[in-house]
Amino acid sequence: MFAKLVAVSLLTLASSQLMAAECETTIDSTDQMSFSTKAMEIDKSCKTFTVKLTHSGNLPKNVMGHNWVLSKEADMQPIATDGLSAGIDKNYLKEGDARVIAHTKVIGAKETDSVTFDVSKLDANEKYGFFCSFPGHISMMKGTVTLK
Ligand SMILES: [Cu+2]
Repeated sequence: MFAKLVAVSLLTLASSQLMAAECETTIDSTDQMSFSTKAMEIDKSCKTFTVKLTHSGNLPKNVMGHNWVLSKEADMQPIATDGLSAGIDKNYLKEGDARVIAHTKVIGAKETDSVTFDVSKLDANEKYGFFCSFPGHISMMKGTVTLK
């Protein structure tokens, strides 16, 4: 009787977790200039979405700093180029850059930062991507963002 009850409640728990959209994700960054993913999916039923950025390497942020920046795919390289001269204190992003939809700050080894944005800002007919705007990193540190 007890075992049956446990089994039923575990099943209920499992199915409710399947139904609820995951509205947050954690992305790790490394000393090898990489993100732990190249493709992110955002569920349209999420009101907001949170990205938590971690850095599992050992290098400080002035040497191997990383941030996570979300924009339209076409804006990624121009944002990174314009951010070069902004410097690390401005997270290598031009101040007030309206093309940036969301971004974390630049972090170094063992640091974390997170950002939450409105999913309603994203248009299902548009292509989005994420990247790191630390100088030179966008060539390796970028990926796609898909609304599903
Ligand atoms: Cu980086």
